[in-house]
Amino acid sequence: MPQLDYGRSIRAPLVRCLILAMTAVAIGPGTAAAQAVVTIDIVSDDFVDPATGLHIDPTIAVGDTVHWEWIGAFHSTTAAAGQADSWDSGVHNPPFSFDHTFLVPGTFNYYCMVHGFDAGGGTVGGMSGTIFVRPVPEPSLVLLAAGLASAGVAGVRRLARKSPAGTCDGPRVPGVRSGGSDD
Ligand SMILES: [Cu+2]
Repeated sequence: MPQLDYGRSIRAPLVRCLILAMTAVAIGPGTAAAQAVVTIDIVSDDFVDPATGLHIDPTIAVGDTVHWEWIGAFHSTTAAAGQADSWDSGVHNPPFSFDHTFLVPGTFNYYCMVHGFDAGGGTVGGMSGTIFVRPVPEPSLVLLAAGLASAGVAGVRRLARKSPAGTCDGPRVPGVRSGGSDD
């Protein structure tokens, strides 16, 4: 009497659906990282994370935006002179906010014109902070996505050959027969 492999007949279509879904994610829109907005609260003499109230020097990606929100009065966010990026909000009181989108990778120091100072050569003192901007390796991301996609398609082809049973409602990959054939 032949043994029925229930494990495979149940699992294989599920695995196939998962791979199809992952492939769709890998090759779908939004391959490059979405632009993020990081908020920094400007409080009494410090630049802080709104969630923790503690000083924050965030690391962001090129294309991301830092949003400074004035909680305390008489502050500015002002980039140190001599860096590859530059911004200056001027001195303001709440309610006020200032956004800067970072398009250049690098390490950028900034200070408050009232409670900090530009110490020269891109350095700062007093009430100050740092934004770390890492480059977005677009070509590598695209190559990675392409690699994942082809690996996914190969896996789907293998699975399709091994287990004809089962279908799924996930996205179809062009050229891959996903429903119950014996190719
Ligand atoms: Cu200040």
